[in-house]
Parts: sequence; structure tokens; C-alpha cells
Amino acid sequence: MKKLVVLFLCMVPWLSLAQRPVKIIFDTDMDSDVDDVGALSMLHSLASSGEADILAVMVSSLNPWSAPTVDVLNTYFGRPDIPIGNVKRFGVYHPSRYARMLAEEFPQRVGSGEKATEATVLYRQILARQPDNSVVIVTVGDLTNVSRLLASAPDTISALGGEALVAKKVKHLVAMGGRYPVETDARPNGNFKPDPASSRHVANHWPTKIIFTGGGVFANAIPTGKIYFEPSQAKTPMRRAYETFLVGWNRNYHHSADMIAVYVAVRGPEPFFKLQEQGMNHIFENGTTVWRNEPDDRRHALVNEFAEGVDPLVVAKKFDELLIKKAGK
Ligand SMILES: [Ca+2]
Repeated sequence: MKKLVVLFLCMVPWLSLAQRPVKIIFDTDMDSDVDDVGALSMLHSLASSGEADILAVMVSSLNPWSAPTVDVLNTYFGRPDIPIGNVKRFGVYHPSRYARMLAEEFPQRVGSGEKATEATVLYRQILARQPDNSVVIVTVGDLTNVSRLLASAPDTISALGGEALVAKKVKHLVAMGGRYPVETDARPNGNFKPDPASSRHVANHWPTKIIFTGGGVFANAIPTGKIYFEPSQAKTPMRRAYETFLVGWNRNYHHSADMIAVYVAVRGPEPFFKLQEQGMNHIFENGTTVWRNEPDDRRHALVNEFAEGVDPLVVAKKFDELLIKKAGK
């Protein structure tokens, strides 16, 4: 018996000793790029298999169609009651090729991001009622909402200020953004550059662990979305988003930056990815990044490489399987 237990413990991946399902708050820009659509779909798929519990979805974009698009996907996957928060003032605005179209063509109830609950308020409400050290936040957009959460003052929702509330309730943050080991391209694309002050604030003051996940070459190596072009997916909102977004690209796949973050948040880096604990993410004033091996920041970790012997196309196939709604669910 003892042997069996030892064998079992050796086989369990990184996070599986943690509580299941993993309680997740998903924070997205859901506007300019389409991998947010794939990432939220993956999260729903992991919720359907009992691995994730989606506590709320936050939108970091002022684009009024982003929150309705989140609602479209929540509704499609059978979870229309997931609370949705939206940044209200001083947020980033990106245009979107697909958000308004999805919001108008598929069922959703929120109507406009302007009608959604203010994200900081919703964060505080959700966190205040969760057990200590139990929530994983995954950001695949701007860090505006999580920065505002950190800076929030004690109120009638919680006697704790934002930083203390996060320290008490949030196990860790998984933050997709930046390119590693160094990103010098200052064009304002990517998650850390449109609102660099928030990015720096979160990287410097987040009181629990942050696992950063990279974009660029790393995320491009995992081409996903092909599965949405199969006949069974023809009427899904994900197909509509991908086919619209990819017009002009002459292909039916896209990078997986936001999906990597969701996967790591729910299942952990293993078996596909390497977790680098040593070092720190230095975010410059323009939002560009460099991963420095020294000095070590014990809060910062990085997922930007594949585990030894892993074929990125095998990862892509596994990811694709997680991007669709399974029959009967
Ligand atoms: Ca995104």
C-alpha cells in the first residue's frame, strides 16, 4: 500500500496536490487578438472536466463589446451566470475584429461592458468570500484591473486593503505578457505595454507568487485553432471569431499565448513546460521586459520554454482538443 502511495505521489503533476477544482478568476482584454477566445474556451473545457471552477471573468478593455463576447462564450459553454467585471475608468481601449460581431450574433445578456460590474469591486467581492490561499488569478490582458485591486482601500466589502486581501486569498497570479528573455520592441502591442504603469506596479508589489508566461516565438510554436474549422464547429462563436480574425492571414491557426497561461493556471507547467524559478521579470517604463537571472525575486517565476523532449506540435494537438465543447456538456 505504502509503495502505491509513493508511486502515486511521484506521478502527480505540479499543482495536482492542490485543491481541485482550481478556483480561477480569468482577466482578459478580449478585443484585439483572438487567442483570448481560445483561452476562455479552454478554461470552460477544464471546468467541464472538473479541473477548474470559474469564479468570475474580468475585462481589462474599455471596448464595450469585450464583456458581451465573454458572456457569449460563457453562455455557449452553459455557464451564463458567471459574474463579469469590467474596467471602468482610465482603461486601455483596443479595436476588435470579432467582438461586436459575436455580441450581436450570439446570445448574451450583459449587453455592454459599460453595464458590467466595476472589476475592482467584483474582485473584492469574490475574493472576500473565498477560503484563504485558494484563488488563482490568470491575466491574459492588461494588468489594469489587478493593479487597481492591489491599490484598493478597505471598504464595506472587506476590512482589508487590496494588497492584504490578495495576500490572504490569492494563491498565485499567472500573467501572460512580455517576451523573454528580452523584449526591446517598444511598439505598444502585447499585454504589458498599453498600461505599463499597472504592469510595473503589479510586478513590483504583488504579495504572492507570479508565474509569467511568454509570448512571441514560444507561443507561436504552438499553432492552435485548426479544430474550429472542422464541420462540427461551423456554428460555434469560436469558429466565427477565428475565421473573422484570420481573414488576410491565409491560414486556419494562430498562436497560443493566452492558452499557455490558462493551461499553467489550471494544470501547472508539467508535462509540457519548464518552470524557471530563478530570476526576476524587470519591466521597463515603456512596458518592455527583460528576464534577469540576478537578483532573484522569490515571487517571480517564468514559463517560456518547453520541457525536454516535448514536441510543440503535440502540445498544439492537446490544446486544440481542449478548445471545444464536448458533446453532452
Ligand atoms: Ca489577450
